[in-house]
Formats: sequence, C-alpha cells, structure tokens
Amino acid sequence: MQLAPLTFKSISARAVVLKLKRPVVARIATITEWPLILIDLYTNEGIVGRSYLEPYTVKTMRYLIPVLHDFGDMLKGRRVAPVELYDLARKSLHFVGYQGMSMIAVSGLDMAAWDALAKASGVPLCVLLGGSVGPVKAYNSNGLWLQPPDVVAADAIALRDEGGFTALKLRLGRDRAGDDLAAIHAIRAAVGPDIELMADFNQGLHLGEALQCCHMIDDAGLAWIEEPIVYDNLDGYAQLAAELQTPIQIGENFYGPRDLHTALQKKACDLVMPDFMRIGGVTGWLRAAAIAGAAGIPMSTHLYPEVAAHVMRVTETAHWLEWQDWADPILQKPYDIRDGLLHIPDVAGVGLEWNEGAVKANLATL
Ligand code: SMN
Ligand code: MG
Repeated sequence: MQLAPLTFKSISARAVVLKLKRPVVARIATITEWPLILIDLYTNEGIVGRSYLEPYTVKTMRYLIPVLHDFGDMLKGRRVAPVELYDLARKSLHFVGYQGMSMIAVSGLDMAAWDALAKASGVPLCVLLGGSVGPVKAYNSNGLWLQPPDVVAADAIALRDEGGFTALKLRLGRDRAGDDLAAIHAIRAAVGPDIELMADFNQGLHLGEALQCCHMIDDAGLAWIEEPIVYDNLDGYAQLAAELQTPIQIGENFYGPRDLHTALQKKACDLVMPDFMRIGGVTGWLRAAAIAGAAGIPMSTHLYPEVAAHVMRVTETAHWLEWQDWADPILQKPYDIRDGLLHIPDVAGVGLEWNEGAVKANLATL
C-alpha cells in the first residue's frame, strides 16, 4: 500500500514572547524574554505540521518570519517530502548564503515538514525514522547561570529534584576565574558526587583566558567544558582539546552538517551538540549524526527537547539530551520528565500542539 501523498498548502508563523522563569545570565548576554516563532505547516489533506524556532532575540523574528512566509509561497502544491523541501528552501536563499538566518528558517520549515509526514503516517517521528518510542537520558539545563555560589548551590538541588535528574549544566565565565571554581565546588558540595556536571562558558573567553581557566578547572571532574571561546575559532579549540583532559564540547553553533565535519577534521572537540535551528532541523541532524557516528564522537542535543528526543532514539552515538522547559507554557501537553529521562508521547508526529489560549496571551507585536 502506498502512503497517500501529502501536499503543501501554506505556512503560518507567529511570534510569541515568554518570560523566563530563570533568566539567562551568561557572559555574552542576559536574556529575560524568550522569543518563539510558532510554525504551522498546512497541507491540502488537512494535516498540520508544527515546529518552533527560538532565535534568542525578539527583534530577529522580524526578519525570520517573512522568510518562512516566502517558503510558504514557493512550496505551494509540492509534495511534503522533507528532504526535498529542505533542499529547495536552502537553494532559494543561496545568494544570501547558506548559513545564519537562511539555515535557521530552513530548519523551522524542515521540522514542521517532518512532523506533518509523521502525522500523515500515523506514527511518532522516532518510529517513522526507524526507531521506537522510549525514554531519553536528559540533563537539566534550566538554570545555574552566573550567580553567587550560595545561589547556584540552592538552585542545583531544586533543578536536580525537578525531574530526578542525574546531570546538571552550570554556566561559567565570571569576571574572576576563582569565582567560577567556587561555584563548581559549591554545586558539587550541594548535590554530592553522583551527579554529573557539565560546564558552559558561552564563548565568553579569549584563547589566552580559556587556556588558563580551563586548566584551572581541568581536575574538577566535569563531564565536559563547553564553548570556552568564540565558536568559529576551530584552531583555538584544537589547541584546547589537545591540552585538556576534560572533554571539550562544541556544536550549538554548527550551521549545517558540514560545520560538524570540519570541526572533527580539525580535531577541535571531543563531543558535539548541534542545535536544531542551526544544524538544519531533522534532515540536518540525521546527516550530522551519520558523520559523528562514523567518527565515534558522542552527540548531544541543544534546545528543542521535543524534536531532540525523537532523533536521539535513532542517533548512533546518542549522548545527552539538553532539557529546557522554556516552550512548556505554550504547549498543550508538555513532555514528561521522570528519573532524569524524557518520555516521548506515543502520538503521531512530534507531539507538539499549541495551547492557543496561552499563545494568544503571549503573542508579540514586532
Ligand atoms: C544557552 C542556551 C540558550 C540560551 C543561552 C545559552 C547555552 C546552552 O549555550 O548550551 O544551553
Ligand atoms: Mg551552550
């Protein structure tokens, strides 16, 4: 039996802004309001594919939403074959470059297209991709920003207990490196030796500072050191990865699978963690996962935990899912977290349905 074709009708993209429960306080930015572009991909058959984009800054939505609407005009009447739509959408923007906003818009389209296809097939996305519904190992990344040691220590306990987590991510890059070390020690003392701790510098250091700071925390038992320096200094990363015993983690700023390939060729990291709006949605992730798998490099996710859970079920070197509950307020049914595991709902598609009341209450005027 052949699956009835699914035909692209239109796209709606709406801007929403949510208040963060725990504001982002990182070396490179403080963020109190979290922007979300909600994408609905309509088909002639009545199936609606859904995804969202989180572009960090509210104003960026002014430029991304028109791109998504242009994709809608361009793709009218096409078969919803996600890999083909990904290709068409990318090529339509090649004159302004494949990376940056182009890739972000394509990723939003791609995730919605895969959701539509899985819904039309009547199976969860992970099943469509050849896997099965099941739990995915997650760490809690909702907090532990650049706050004083006593504050992060108390928050670490709350974050651990929010979902029985066995791993937490903290942020580093305080003005004085000694304060970072104090924060690590305070969190370790609060949660005990059995909790894994990841540490993220959010690109806050230059190479000289990074060499000093990372050596200083190299024996703190961290699961990884993430993005100590600006994301595209791959030679700098290669030096750090060679010198340090703690694994170096990068990848949330890979724009497409080729960036991951280049980073591995340069031996710039030990671990990778692509972000769904930059790697190219589900299509980009699958291609990147093949490269990481062949190289034997553990692969974690960045943001977008709902889509992330599905693809991790079919990722050869699946490592950690990053759990953030930031989209929860506008979801009809937020995903369930128990015992540090994210549970994929057994419904067709990704399992994203909007809580329209909450969406209307938080719609943004750009
Ligand atoms: C991050 C994510 C979202 C906002 C700011 C910083 C961070 C992470 O890099 O890896 O979670
Ligand atoms: Mg990070």
